[in-house]
Amino acid sequence: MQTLFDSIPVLPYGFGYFPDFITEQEETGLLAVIGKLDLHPLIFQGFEAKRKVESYGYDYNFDKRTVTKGKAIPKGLIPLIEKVAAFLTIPAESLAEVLVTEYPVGSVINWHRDAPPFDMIIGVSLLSDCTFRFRPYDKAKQNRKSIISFTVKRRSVYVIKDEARTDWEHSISPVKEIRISVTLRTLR
Ligand SMILES: O=C(O)CCC(=O)C(=O)O
Repeated sequence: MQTLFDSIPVLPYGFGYFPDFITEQEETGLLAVIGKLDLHPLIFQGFEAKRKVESYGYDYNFDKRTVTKGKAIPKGLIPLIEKVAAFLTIPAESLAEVLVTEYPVGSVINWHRDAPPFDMIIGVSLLSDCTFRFRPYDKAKQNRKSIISFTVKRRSVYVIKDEARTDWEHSISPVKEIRISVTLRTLR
């Protein structure tokens, strides 16, 4: 017999999810700040993805696989960084890379593990919910049943570390409404 318990996804060790991390007022303020940023289409391995991005603090070059000092972090994002740092009890300066992403309707982020120079990944979701998915990184363990799919709500924060970072890939299914995310990463 299928019980309610069976429908609760068992998430990878090292993944933390916290709904209502920011208030509606904070979300409105962040969207105003992000609305003034100069996001550009992501070019990945020569192809233009639908989503628009800009990174601050550090820049990861997908072709050279290197990380270099990047643009200054916009002042308007500092309160969010400080809030995340206080929540995780880590220094705000350790959240060295800030990536702002805008997902137009229908856009995705494909299966990936984040780039090796980064360690902990923290994602704050704005404007709409999305379907977030994990699957094992090991191809031999990948099958339809090994995909864990669940909703990440707007105004929530998630943290990816430990096994969720090393042994699992993540992706986001096509978004139904425009979604904005602020991804914060620590350096190894
Ligand atoms: O938008 C998100 O929450 C996911 C971002 C992500 O996985 C990435 O930029 O590597």
